[in-house]
Amino acid sequence: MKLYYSPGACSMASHIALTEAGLKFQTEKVNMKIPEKTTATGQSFLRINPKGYVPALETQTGEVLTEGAAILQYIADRAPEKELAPRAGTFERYKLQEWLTFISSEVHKGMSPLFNPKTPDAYREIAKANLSKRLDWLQEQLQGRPFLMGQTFTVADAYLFTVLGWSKMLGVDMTKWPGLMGYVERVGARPSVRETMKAEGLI
Ligand SMILES: N[C@@H](CCC(=O)N[C@@H](CS)C(=O)NCC(=O)O)C(=O)O
Repeated sequence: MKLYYSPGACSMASHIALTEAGLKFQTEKVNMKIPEKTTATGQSFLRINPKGYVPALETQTGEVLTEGAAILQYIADRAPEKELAPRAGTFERYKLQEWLTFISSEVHKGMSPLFNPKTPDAYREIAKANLSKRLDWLQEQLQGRPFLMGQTFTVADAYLFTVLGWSKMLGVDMTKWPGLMGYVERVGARPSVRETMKAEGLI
């Protein structure tokens, strides 16, 4: 399997999941700063994922899977004994999908306007206010539980950890959410997370 990634981007969640799963995999960095989006071996990333964004996972059979939420579940299902996702078809699996959808559409994409230097200040404030509401709710949900699904670390935690990690760069003051800061510290201390961050050159 090969993960196409950009350091610290949402693809890091898939990278953490692959490491947690203990699967054999390779990674290939994509240069997102140039319009051609060339990979480290000189391939055109647009030919791998015409949508032009990471993550993209090339499976063992050579098929390409895109969209983080799908990739994370694919990885979890390759190593069921690691319990990175509840078994498919169970209600708990839908709860995991509920989390993945929330993180993707409310938190990840809620942060997206803050990355764009062309976002007008007035809209930036609106985006920050919306994000604030989501973070308030998230903090409440994490009260008394170490991970999103309860006692067990899942791929949803790999995703939430990754996107919360962008807050400093985006000027979102996380001291308002001590519960979330504790969560980031807890997840960030996992050996798989440290190994992934080192591999991506972030620590
Ligand atoms: N819907 C996609 C969005 C992925 C995404 O936003 N990727 C960002 C990095 S976090 C990216 O590659 N952006 C570069 C671009 O769109 O040009 C998913 O959930 O996987």
